[in-house]
Amino acid sequence: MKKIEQFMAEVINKNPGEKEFHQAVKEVAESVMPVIEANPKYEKAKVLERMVEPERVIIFRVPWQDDKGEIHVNRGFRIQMNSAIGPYKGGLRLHPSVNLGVLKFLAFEQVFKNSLTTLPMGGAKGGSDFDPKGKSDSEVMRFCQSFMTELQKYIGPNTDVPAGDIGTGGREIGFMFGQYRRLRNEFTGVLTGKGLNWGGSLIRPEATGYGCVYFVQEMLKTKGESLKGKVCAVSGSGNVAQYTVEKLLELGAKVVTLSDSDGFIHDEDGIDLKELKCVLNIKNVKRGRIKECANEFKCKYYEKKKPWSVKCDIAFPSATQNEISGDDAKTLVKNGCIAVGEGANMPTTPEGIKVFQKAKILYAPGKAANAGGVATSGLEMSQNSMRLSWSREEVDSKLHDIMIKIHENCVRYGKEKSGYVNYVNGANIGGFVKVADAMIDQGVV
Ligand code: NDP
Ligand code: 2IT
Repeated sequence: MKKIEQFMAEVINKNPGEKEFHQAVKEVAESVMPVIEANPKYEKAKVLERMVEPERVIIFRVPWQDDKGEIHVNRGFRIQMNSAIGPYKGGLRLHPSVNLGVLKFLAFEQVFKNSLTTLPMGGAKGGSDFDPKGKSDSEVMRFCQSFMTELQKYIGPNTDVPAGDIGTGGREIGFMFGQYRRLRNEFTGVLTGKGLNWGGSLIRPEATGYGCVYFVQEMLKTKGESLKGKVCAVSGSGNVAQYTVEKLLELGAKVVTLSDSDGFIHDEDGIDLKELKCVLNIKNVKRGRIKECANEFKCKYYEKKKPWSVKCDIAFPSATQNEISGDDAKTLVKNGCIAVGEGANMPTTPEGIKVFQKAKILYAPGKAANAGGVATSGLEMSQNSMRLSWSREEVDSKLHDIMIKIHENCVRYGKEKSGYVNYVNGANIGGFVKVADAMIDQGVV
């Protein structure tokens, strides 16, 4: 049996049923196995075997009462994957699809992503199968307070610093921060994505989307191309999608789609700033559906469909994992797509990745392209430690520099003899080497 198959057989045997985790591990293992074989110190220290075993998994009960007084019980998680290069860091996902396998895949990816940012952050992820959709503000608050009542035992500004992800935005971070402060009687930077009046950083809300666009800009530069006039298909309509669109419009691209879990809108004329403002209002204030935007913009809406059949130059999957299948990837390539920037985590299936790489298009995996979010969380932590705050320009320029460095690192580790840059290998190897060396330096822990 080949080494990689044997390694995966063990991972699958030890973590049964966690298919997203298997998928994320396999992708990394395929990239780094040649590096491990060429460097016996990694093999001897069993670095990869240690990396796939979380340092700690916390699973807890989250009971809460709805507005009618009825009791609900959700399950809360925090996966503390690796702290070799810094305190655990990573978001909290609130979505009914959350389970152990999904959060382990996200925590595993986070280790490599955080390493790539150049900042000292370990990797973690957490969340709950709670669905914020259709809940009142009071219900969301009671859930967040109950969740934090247990989670606070395991986190802290020098231990583990959670943040937002799907279903966790400014409102939820506020409720969680309030409860942490109350229980611990301390005001610290224990969460990122905080409000500007209470320790948050300028540009953090924008950072994932802006960073993803900066990364794609760097990829296009390698081909002498720019974003000006490029037709872009964006999926999702949450935090990441919204600020991806804002930056794309600023740089002269044309955005023709947005989506949510019910369907997508197709605006052939391109979504403009006025329409984007309307999206922000419908999604962030009214907490409504993307379909409502189609009525406002008088554009097409496709129920229960994904946007990948729309002809575009660049795709920005910014909703969730495995949202681009092999067939979707084939359609994108056939329609002339030249680049993909993953705002979401692992949005392309392994079959889809093969299609993009075979076609030799510019394909940026999430752990590189969407690292601007957590990088700016790292900048929020620095500002909190210093008890001061940087200007918008200062944070944005640091974010931009970090994205350029991540791109350079991907090229350094991912450039093949033919000149083609395999950004998947680049990101996985670049992220791996730093964490692996730190683990070796620190002994068998
Ligand atoms: P939001 O909750 O703000 O928005 C999520 C968007 O994706 C919504 O439009 C949602 O639609 C859609 N979506 C979620 N789940 C599904 C699904 N199963 N099928 C179809 N559509 C879905 O989350 P974010 O924008 O923060 O996160 C989007 C992605 O980006 C995730 O993969 C996340 O892990 C990743 N990411 C986020 C970062 C951040 O800083 N926030 C940083 C790096 C990566 P609906 O409203 O119908 O649920
Ligand atoms: O997937 C991610 O990188 C995030 N959800 C952001 C994590 C963070 O700590 O800012």
